[in-house]
Amino acid sequence: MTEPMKPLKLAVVGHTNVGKTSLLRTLTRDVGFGEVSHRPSTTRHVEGARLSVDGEALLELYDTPGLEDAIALLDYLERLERPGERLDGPARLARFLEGSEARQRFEQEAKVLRQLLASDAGLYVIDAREPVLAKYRDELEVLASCGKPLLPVLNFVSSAQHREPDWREALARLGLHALVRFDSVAPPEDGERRLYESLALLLENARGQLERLIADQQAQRLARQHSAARLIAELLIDCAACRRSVTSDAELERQAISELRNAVRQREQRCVEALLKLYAFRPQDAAASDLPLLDGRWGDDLFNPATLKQLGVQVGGGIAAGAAAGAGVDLLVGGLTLGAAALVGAIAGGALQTARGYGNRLMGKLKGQRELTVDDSVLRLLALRQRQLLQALNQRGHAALDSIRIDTPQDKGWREGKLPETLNKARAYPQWSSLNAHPRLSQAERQEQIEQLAAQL
Ligand SMILES: Nc1nc2c(ncn2[C@@H]2O[C@H](COP(=O)(O)OP(=O)(O)O)[C@@H](O)[C@H]2O)c(=O)[nH]1
Ligand SMILES: [Mg+2]
Repeated sequence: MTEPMKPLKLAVVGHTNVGKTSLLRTLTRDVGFGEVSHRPSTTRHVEGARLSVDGEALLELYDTPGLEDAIALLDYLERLERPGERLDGPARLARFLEGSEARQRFEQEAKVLRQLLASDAGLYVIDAREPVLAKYRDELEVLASCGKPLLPVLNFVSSAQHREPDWREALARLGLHALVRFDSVAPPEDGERRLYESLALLLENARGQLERLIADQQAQRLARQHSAARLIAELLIDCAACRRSVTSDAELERQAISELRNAVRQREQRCVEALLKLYAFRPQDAAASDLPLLDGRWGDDLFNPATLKQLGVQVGGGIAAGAAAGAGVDLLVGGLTLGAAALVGAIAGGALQTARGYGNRLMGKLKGQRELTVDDSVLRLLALRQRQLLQALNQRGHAALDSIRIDTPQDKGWREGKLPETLNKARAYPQWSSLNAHPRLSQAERQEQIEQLAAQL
C-alpha cells in the first residue's frame, strides 16, 4: 500500500480587499467560509479549509489577513541587515519574525508571512481593476523573499475595467510568468482547472494530487448537471400529469384554477430550492418572479392517444387524430361507448388499476365534472425558467453576494415547437404527479420518463 499523500498547503495572500476570502469561498464551494466584506481588513487571522476526494485530504487552503503596509515593511526588512551583511530573503524574514516588530507594528504582515513559510506555495490574489502601484510591487518582493512558489491570481477579470495587460507585464518584470485569470463571483468555466494545472507546473511533486482534484471536480460537475436535469424533468412531469376534477360551475372553476396556480407555483419553488441546494447555494440566493399566464386548461386528455394505448384500446386513426387535436366535444358524446369498450378491454388486459381510474374519470364527465390540467405554455415556461436558473448556477461563484432573479424569458420562441413526447405521455398518467392524490412516484416507468426527459433538457 502506498502512504497517503500529505495534503498540499496553499496560502492565499495579497493586499487587503482584493478577494482572498472570496476566492476561498469559490474554490471550496462554501458560501459560508470566512467573512467577505467590501470593507478592508475583515479577515484578521488565518483560517483554513480543506478539499478532499474519497475522504483523502488533497489540498489545504489558508486564508490570511491582507497586507497593508508592504512599503514600510520592505524598508524595515532592508534595515535589518547589519553593516557588511548580505542575508537572503528567508534569512532576513527569519530575523524579522524573531524580532519585536513582528508582534507590534507588523503583526498582520507577520501572520501572513508565517503562513506562507509554512505552506508549499502561495496564491497571490490581485484585484485586476487596480493600477499596478508601487505598494503591490513591494508586497510581491516581501512575499517572494519567503522562497516559496507564488502563483498570481488575477481576480475580478469579469469586470469591464480590468487591467490584465498591465498586470501581466508588471508580473513578468518581477519574474512571475505563470498566472491565472479568475473571478470569484463569476468564475470562468475552466478557471479552477487552469488554476490547479498552473500549480502543478510550479509544484511538480504535487502533480498527482492536483490531477486527482481536477478529475474529481470534473466528475462532480457532470454529476451535478445530471441531477439538475432530473430535478427539472421531475418538475415538468409533475405538472404535465397534474389534473383536477371540478364540477362545472363558474365559481368552483375559478377556485380550482387558483388552487392549481398555487400548486404549480409552489412546485416550481421546490425545484428552485432543490437546485440551489444541489449547487451548494442558499435558499435566498435565487428568487423566482411570479409565473405569468397560468390559467390551466380544460382538457379532454381522457381521449389522449396515450390514455387509450395504456388501456390497450385500438382506435382508428380518425379518433386518435381528433383526440390529439383536442376535439373534445365530439368525443365526449362518443365517450360512453368508447369508454365501455375500453373498460372491458382493460379489465381483460389486466390493467384493472388503470381501468378504475379511467372509469371514474369517465363517470365524472357524465356527471358534469370537468378536468383541469396545466397548459402547455406553462410547461414550456417552467422548462425555460429552470434552465435559465441552471445556467446561472453553473456560472455562479460561491463568493457571489447578490441573488439571482428568475424572470420569464422575453423571447416568444417558447410558445412554439413540439413539447417533448414524454410530457404528452405524462398527461395520461395522473399517478405520476406528486400534485395529485395517491401518486406513485417510484414507478419504474415514471423514472424512465424522467430520465428520458432529463437527457433532452
Ligand atoms: N465582482 C467581483 N467582486 C469580488 C470578487 N472578489 C471579491 N469581490 C468583492 O470584493 C470585496 C472584498 O472581498 P473579500 O473576499 O472580503 O476580500 P479580502 O479582503 O481580500 O478577503 C467583497 O465585496 C467581494 O464581494 C470578484 O472576483 N468579482
Ligand atoms: Mg478576507
